[in-house]
Amino acid sequence: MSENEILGTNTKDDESIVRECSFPSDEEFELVYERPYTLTGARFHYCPGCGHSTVHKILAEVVQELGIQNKVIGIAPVGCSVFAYDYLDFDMQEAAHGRASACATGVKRTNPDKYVFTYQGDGDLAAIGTAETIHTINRGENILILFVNNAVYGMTSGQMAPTTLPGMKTTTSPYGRDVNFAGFPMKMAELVSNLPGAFYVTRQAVHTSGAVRKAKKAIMNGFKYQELKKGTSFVEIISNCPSNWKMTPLQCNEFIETDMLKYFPLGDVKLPSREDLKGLEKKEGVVL
Ligand SMILES: Cc1ncc(C[n+]2csc(CCOP(=O)(O)OP(=O)(O)O)c2C)c(N)n1
Ligand code: SF4
Ligand SMILES: [Mg+2]
Repeated sequence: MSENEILGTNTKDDESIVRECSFPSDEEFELVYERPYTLTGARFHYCPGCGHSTVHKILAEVVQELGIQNKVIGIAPVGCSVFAYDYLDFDMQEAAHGRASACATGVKRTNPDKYVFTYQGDGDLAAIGTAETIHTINRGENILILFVNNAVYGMTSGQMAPTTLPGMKTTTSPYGRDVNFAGFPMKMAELVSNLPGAFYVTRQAVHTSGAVRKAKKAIMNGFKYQELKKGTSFVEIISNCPSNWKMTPLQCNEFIETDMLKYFPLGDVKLPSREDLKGLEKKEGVVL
């Protein structure tokens, strides 16, 4: 036995095999995907299949594609996405549970040239933060509110949220949400669209690749519209919580299709008019 064989390293024969398997050169590869540089590289702590990961990714891609990494300030919530500032490589501030839009108001008013957004779950935005949400949008604060609706309090182990579906089982509604007792799920997009300060309101999802593309475009719109200084953009994203829904990620995708979207239909709820959008600076490669 040669020394190479004993050590388990390549023998002469192995090397000739490798030479025979000719790999394509760099020029022959077409680059189809690259990790956005607007993500820090820190490993996400999210459960496998959780929609927060996808939303983080498309948010980072939008910031990169708009070329605004140094002009963005985000407000992180309390909830599973509490560590968003560890993953997104741009300025972030933490807010107390539910207070993100109040924080964003102060940040935007003192930094009017920055692109300001909040990232909030349904417990954060539609329960403890309902007052802040409604007043922020009613004032027409010139920010983007990114609302990730997974129908439960994910971080605290899956309690019923304001957006939990009728009949849906959670840790605090083990027999299913009883609307006679707990009321009906809040349709936040429809609700806030009635406020005069709401400029753009849409509901998207991240359970299919097509839905992800649309959600990304909506986030892009929400940032670009800030240049017009005409009011609040509200982008709701229907997401999942495999751990607390007690489903596999694939089952979650089906549940979103069969149940969530029946109650929370996707699409634009309030759109700016053509007149409203006049003067919006077009940017190459950016779809508006
Ligand atoms: C003032 C305050 N009240 C309650 C809590 C406990 N708490 C932490 S996260 C959370 C709910 C998070 O749910 P959601 O906003 O839907 O985010 P998700 O984890 O589902 O993404 C609650 C009630 C807290 N941290 N602070
Ligand atoms: S508990 Fe739910 S929302 Fe939180 S990271 Fe896990 S799957 Fe996502
Ligand atoms: Mg939630």
